[in-house]
Amino acid sequence: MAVRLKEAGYDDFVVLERAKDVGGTWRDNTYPGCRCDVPSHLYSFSFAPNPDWSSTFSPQPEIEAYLRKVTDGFAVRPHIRFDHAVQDAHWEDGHWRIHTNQGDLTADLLLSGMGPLAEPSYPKLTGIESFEGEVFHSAQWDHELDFSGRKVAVIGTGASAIQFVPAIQPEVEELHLFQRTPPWVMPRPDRRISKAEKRIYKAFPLVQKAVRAGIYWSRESLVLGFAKLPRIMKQGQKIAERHLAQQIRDPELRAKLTPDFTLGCKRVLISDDYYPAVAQPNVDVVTDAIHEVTPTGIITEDGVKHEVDTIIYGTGFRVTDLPVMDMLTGRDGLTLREAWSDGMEAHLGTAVSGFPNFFLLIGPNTGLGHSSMVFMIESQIAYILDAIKTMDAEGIKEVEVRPEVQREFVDGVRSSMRNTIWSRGGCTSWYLDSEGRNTTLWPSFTFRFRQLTRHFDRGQYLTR
Ligand code: N01
Repeated sequence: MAVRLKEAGYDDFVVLERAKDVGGTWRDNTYPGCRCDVPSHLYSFSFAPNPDWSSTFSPQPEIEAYLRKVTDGFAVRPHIRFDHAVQDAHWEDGHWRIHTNQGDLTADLLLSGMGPLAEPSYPKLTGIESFEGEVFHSAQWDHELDFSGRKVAVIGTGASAIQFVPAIQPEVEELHLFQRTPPWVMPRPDRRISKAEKRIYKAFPLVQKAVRAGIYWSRESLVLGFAKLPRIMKQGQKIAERHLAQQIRDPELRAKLTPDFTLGCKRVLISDDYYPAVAQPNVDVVTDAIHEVTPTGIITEDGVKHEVDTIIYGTGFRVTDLPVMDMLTGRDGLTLREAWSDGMEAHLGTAVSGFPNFFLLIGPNTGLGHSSMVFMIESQIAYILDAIKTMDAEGIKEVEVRPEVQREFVDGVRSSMRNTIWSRGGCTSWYLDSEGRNTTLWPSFTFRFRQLTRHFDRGQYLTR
């Protein structure tokens, strides 16, 4: 957003960042084995192609370095105020009054780039405060810890856990993997990108563009299975079933690891080393629910005590209960939490009725299970920029999406959602809120979202 604002000639903006550097999720998630599960040539900005990606699915340090490079290459760092945590912001007299831990600001427009996968989710485990060992979340990895000789409990088997479990399994003495729901795991078609390929990408950027387009369209075809004809997911599921059968020979363990929902209902995971790691003799897959934590271990509902000295939460993030909901107050004293009492919603996942001059990046129903979030983010950036340009060109001071426009959009999203694998696949997931509404994912093709966000339609907004 900052790069695009600058390019469009806007200079009077600041980016408030609570951390000490850029990178977001790719700065915070430093657990061993962390890498992207979307191909890097697509998981990068269209305006900053990187011919140097080392492999199809790049590791976290490379993505973080890329984000730093983009920040410096486009000279937006001077706009960023690091160590500035927003505490609250409210709309008052035609402005946003923003309160941070380092003082107050006033702004004409407020854009939120507070990602939905930013606040770690900690399960409420009885007795956890009495635990005498080490405890941390995958997004707050303890790099000081020496795993050798350790008896480790890992709670959760989502996208993060399946990446760090194979990385730590050879080091630890025992690994107790507390699995509530087994995920579907597909093979990971990763490979190193050769020097020759990199040279070609550098010399002929159009080739890299073509590769990116190829990845985009092959991913886009998956929308048919996820959102349009969910029954075809059963075909894809056969690949995952074969992967499991090939990698896990022990029928008892295979049964434990076999999901009971249709592929795609939860995020599809890719890994070639997760199952082999889980099959090692120092790993115990625990499927009984956790009853309580004691000073030296975890007792499951079947009464078994698992002695451990380290607990790692691979329990994901607070996606549908975002802290930003309590931070923002729009017109008439309405907080975002109040506005979203029937679930998170925004017109085009970007503008919220009752919140003038406020736009969200990765707002409600803009997430993806099949492709690159960067594509969605860039669509929203274009839309917001067009809104700002329209306001400037027409001398508009305030824009606020009309409630009926938002209603129509959200009704459309909810109706499209009914036939998707996320609603029909027989699972619960972080895509759904506490009432079972899917307020996180975009239920259609991403090019459709791009079309809808191409232009800011001022007729859809109340203007002053
Ligand atoms: O979190 P998750 P994550 N007791 O929410 C379990 C992105 N990501 O950090 O399935 C016991 O997926 C929970 O069990 P269940 C990606 O979008 C991307 O792994 O709810 N278990 C589940 O197994 C991803 O989807 C990359 O029954 C409990 C796990 O914890 C998102 O981040 C890499 C529990 C949580 O899984 C989140 O992934 C990594 C409890 N009380 C992450 N509470 C890329 O490569 C939760 N669980 C791009």
